[in-house]
Parts: sequence; C-alpha cells; structure tokens
Amino acid sequence: MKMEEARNMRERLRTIGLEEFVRENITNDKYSIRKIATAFGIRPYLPYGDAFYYQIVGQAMLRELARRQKLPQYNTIDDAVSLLQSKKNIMVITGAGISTSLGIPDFRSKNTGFYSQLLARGFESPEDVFDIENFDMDPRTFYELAGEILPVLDKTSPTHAFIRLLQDKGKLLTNYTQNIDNIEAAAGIDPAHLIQCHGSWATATCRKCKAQVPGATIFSDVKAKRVARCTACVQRLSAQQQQPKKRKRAPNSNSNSSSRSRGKHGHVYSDDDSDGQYDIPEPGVMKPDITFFGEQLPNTFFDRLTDHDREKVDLVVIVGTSMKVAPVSEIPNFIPKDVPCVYISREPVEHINFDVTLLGYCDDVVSELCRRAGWGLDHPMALKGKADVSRFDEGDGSRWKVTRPVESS
Ligand code: CNA
Repeated sequence: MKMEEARNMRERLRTIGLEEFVRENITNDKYSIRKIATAFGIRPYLPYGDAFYYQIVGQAMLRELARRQKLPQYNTIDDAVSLLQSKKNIMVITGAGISTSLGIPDFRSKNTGFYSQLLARGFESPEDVFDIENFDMDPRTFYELAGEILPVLDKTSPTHAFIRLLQDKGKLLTNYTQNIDNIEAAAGIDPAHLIQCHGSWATATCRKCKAQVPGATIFSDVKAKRVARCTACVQRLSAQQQQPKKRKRAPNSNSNSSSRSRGKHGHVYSDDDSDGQYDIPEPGVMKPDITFFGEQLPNTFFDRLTDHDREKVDLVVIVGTSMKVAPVSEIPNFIPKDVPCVYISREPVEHINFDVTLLGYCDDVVSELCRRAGWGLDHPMALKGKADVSRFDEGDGSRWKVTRPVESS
C-alpha cells in the first residue's frame, strides 16, 4: 500500500471509529486483511495464517486510536522557542543521545552505538547483555562489556545544562531520563524533578543479600572486566568460617555429634574432606542498579507520571532518544492530546507523531533554541553564534535540520 493511501486509511479509522471501520473495510471484504495490515506497518508476507493477521491488525488499530496526533498549529523552530518561553511545566524526556558528546556511546546509533559494536563482535542479540535472567545465569558477559558504557563522573553536556536552565527558570516539571550515567546529578538537576526511569550506576546491589553500596565501589571491577562480588557477603562468610566447625558425620557413624551446620543462605558447610566433597558458599554478585530487560521500572516512574505530571504538564521536550523502549516510549501517547511535543535528535522517528522535530546534534539544537529565546546557555561546549536551520526533506514540513555552520564545526 502506498504511503499516502496508508495514511488515509489510518485517518479514516480515527474519523469513523473502530466498529465502522471494520464494517466498511474488513467485514465486507473491501480489502484483504494482509493489505490492511500494511497500512499499520505490518509486513503482509509473514509465515502465519489470516487468523494471526486479524489478531495483530486488531491490536494495531487499537494502538493507532491511542496514538497522539500532531497539533497543526506548531511547526517551526520558532514555534518551539515560543513554547519554551511561554510554558511553565515542561516535561523533558531524555536518552543516551544527550551524553554521546561526552564520549559515552548510545545503544542504537548505526556504527557508533553500543549495539552495533556488539553485533560486530558476534553478539547476535545485544539486548541479551542487559537481560536479568542472563545476568543471573552468568554475569561475566555483562562485566566483560560494561566498562565501555561506564559513566564519566564530573562532566556534563550542553543539553544537561539546558535542562538545568529550565529548572533554574522554574519551568522544569520533571526530567524523565532513560540514562543510567547519573550525569543529571553533576548537572545539578534537583532529584525532586528527576526520574531515572532505568535506574543508574549511582548505586549497586548484591543479588544475594541485597546489600547496597555506592556505584563507584564496583567501578574498579567493571574496568578490570571482573565480576564484582559483595563485600558484605564476603565479610559474613569469613566470620562464619572462623566459627568452630563441627565434623561431618561419617556414613553409618553412631556419633551423636551433629555433623553439619546450615548457613544462613542454605549452604552446607563441612570441614570433613573424607569424601573430598566441599560445598563452598560464594559471596553474591553485585549488579549496578540499572533496570535490566525483565526488571520492573521503579514505582516512582509510574506514580509521578500518573498522579502528578499528567495533570500538570504543558509541554513535552524529548531529546536524544530513539523512543524504542517501553514504557517511556508510551509517555507521549499517555499525556493529554493537546499538550505540544517537540522532538530533538539526530534521526527522525516514525512511530510517534511530534509537533516540531529538530534534527541535529542536540547540544547544537538546544544552543540555538536558547539563542533564539534570548537565554544564555552557560556551557563551554555550547554552540557560540547561530546554527543553520533548514527544512528536512521528508515529512510534513514540521521537521528541521539544525547544523553548526561550517566555520564553527
Ligand atoms: P538509543 O536507542 O541508543 O537512542 C539514542 C538516540 O539518540 C538515537 O536516536 C540517536 O540518533 C540519538 N543521538 C545520539 N547522539 C546524539 C546527539 N549527539 N544529538 C542528538 N541525538 C543523538 O538510546 P535510548 O536512550 O533511546 O534508549 C534507552 C536505553 C539506552 C536506556 O535503557 C539506557 O539505559 C540506555 N543507555 C544509556 C546510556 C547513558 O546512560 N548514557 C548509554 C547507552 C545506553
């Protein structure tokens, strides 16, 4: 199906509603279900029967009905500037792209992203490195690689400074960061206005005894590609080992002495090596408190979004994220449909409708926004002077390329 036809079909669904749309296009066989599937971005030749297609097209139609629609009155970079100037409760959603200028790779950028590097090294499914079941089965893969996304501790980017500026102007409602680098702390973002949706390296917790330590405690292990062990467990185990141990009962022995003691975590200790068998208890593995795939997001995320921000937000600014990871990717669809949404990133995304899209290095884009707003962005890496702004070829005219003029790049 051609793009134009697909767009019309989706619009028709929104205009007449699900029931009427199904009657008009599906029940009366106007289109085959596979053809309709293509209007919702589903490939028509998957190796499944029509029953499967009816099911996923149904889900896709429901999603389409829940999707935010572009607000026609906002289109240009100056519209974005006016919104920044006039709005008072700005939600900023950030991703790995705001830290790449500090040398921390993002995940999904082609060639430079961490996932491309993993693919090039033969990892078929890079996301598995951050899967909690895999980590618990064997943490070595994570520790082998984690040093490459270890945060810098004392640097911030101009985009972090921009978020701080919004805070200083009393406009920052909440910064929902998907980043785990905790650079928001160095930028002075008030924890009361910050949700670290995927946790952070700021702390680490033992998978066994749940002891929590500052994240920096495990950095030397991460840098050395060594699995970090829990020092609390180590201390407890060594204290237990120093206690007098009882001999293991020999098979068929009549001795009354108790032969085994069971440790706190169910490990069985014995100093009897008569059968050459030891069951050596191990200290737990430390995991940085970043949310792995398969783990719940912190409750603060859902609480703040639903009980506080949804009512208050008057502008959403999304920066440096591919918006591929749920539930953060669902935020634009969740907030009221009349709240404008500005997207700043290097590449456009097609699965969410924004009002203004500003494509370029986010540090340059925010510098230009501040320049046009008459706000000083105090950061040594901020763009000094004007950026070039030109219309991006694809899309509906609300997408703009923002680039450094050649002499200042
Ligand atoms: P992603 O999927 O890798 O997307 C990053 C996006 O930023 C892409 O669309 C890039 O085009 C864009 N981008 C990269 N550099 C720039 C730049 N300088 N200016 C403008 N845009 C840029 O990462 P997401 O954040 O969307 O995905 C969420 C994951 C990434 C979370 O679970 C994080 O924990 C995880 N992550 C975090 C960090 C970090 O904390 N710094 C680093 C790597 C990955």
